[in-house]
Amino acid sequence: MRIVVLAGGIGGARFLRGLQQAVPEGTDITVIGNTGDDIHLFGLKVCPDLDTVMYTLGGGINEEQGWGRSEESFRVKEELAAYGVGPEWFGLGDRDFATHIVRTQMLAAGYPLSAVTEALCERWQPGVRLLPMSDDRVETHVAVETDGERKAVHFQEYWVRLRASVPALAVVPVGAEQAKPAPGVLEAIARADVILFPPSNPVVSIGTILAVPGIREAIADAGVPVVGLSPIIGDAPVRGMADKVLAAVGVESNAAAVAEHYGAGLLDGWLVDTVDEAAVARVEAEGIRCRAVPLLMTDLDASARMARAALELAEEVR
Ligand code: GDP
Ligand code: FO1
Ligand code: CA
Repeated sequence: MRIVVLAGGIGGARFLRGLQQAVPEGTDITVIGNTGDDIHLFGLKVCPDLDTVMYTLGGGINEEQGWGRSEESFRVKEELAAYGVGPEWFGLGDRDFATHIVRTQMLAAGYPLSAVTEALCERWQPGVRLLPMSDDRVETHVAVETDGERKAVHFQEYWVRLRASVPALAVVPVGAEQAKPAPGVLEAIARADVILFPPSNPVVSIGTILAVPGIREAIADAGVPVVGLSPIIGDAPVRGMADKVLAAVGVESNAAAVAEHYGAGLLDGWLVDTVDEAAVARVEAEGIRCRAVPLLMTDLDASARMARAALELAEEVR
């Protein structure tokens, strides 16, 4: 069976670990990763969501944080601060720097991001094919109003420096309209037997991937089950700022509203947590098959159960 998964960072990566445990060894899993979080720092290109998937599935992730490398040190960060070279609010560790140096070096040599990602995965062996959504530059910016002035900040500044403490007035994937799906993305979608939307951020992770022209259409036209899992449980995100960016696009922070946001044109099935049982009828009324199952990824077995539930729902709607 060929599975295609659209993924952001922490939520997507943890779901993918469960999916790998839930399916037979050697099942073909292609991950289309979000690159809208990418940020250029100290002359280096940092790809947080691609790295989170690669490190998590490759065994190099800082488990408590969900991002960055394990057994990190911050000597380079300290030295940069000593030179007064910012920003200091984005915590890049010494081990992590190596990834960004290799990536930036290969990009400078003319390799596209997809080839660079493949090369980095040679080391990490994540057990999935990890494709960036596009080789073209797309960066998510957030419109905010602070000190009485409206301005756009990079998504990472909104999330990490501002801690999403001010409302997001708009979320803009800059460059998305001109971006093309990376090599292999449309082919993977066309060959898929099932397409999954893990409990990733619907706006700045999955929404950004769907904003690349051609990807949403390819998924809608794939003619195979598309099943998603809600990142919202009991009207709140399990972690992070999904409620803030959902509000920016006019979507309530609840499990049914997210399914409606994706729409029946895209989703065939939707899993909500058992606390959101009441949402099932509302989602089904949208023409999207809906089940309530435990959706907290408390450990690998819980994630695997969720993945199995998603695959079972896919067979129900096939
Ligand atoms: P990010 O790029 O690091 O923010 O990661 P993703 O976009 O892939 O996933 C972030 C989303 O994962 C957040 O909106 C969380 O609500 C969701 N999430 C994290 N842990 C869980 C969990 O255990 N269960 C569910 N259902 N969602 C989760
Ligand atoms: N998230 C933070 O909250 N604080 C950080 O200092 C931080 C550093 C960082 C460095 C590399 C990387 O790949 C991810 C990093 N993240 C950090 C997570 C990053 O903000 C992700 O984009 C979020 O998980 C949301 O997508
Ligand atoms: Ca992300």
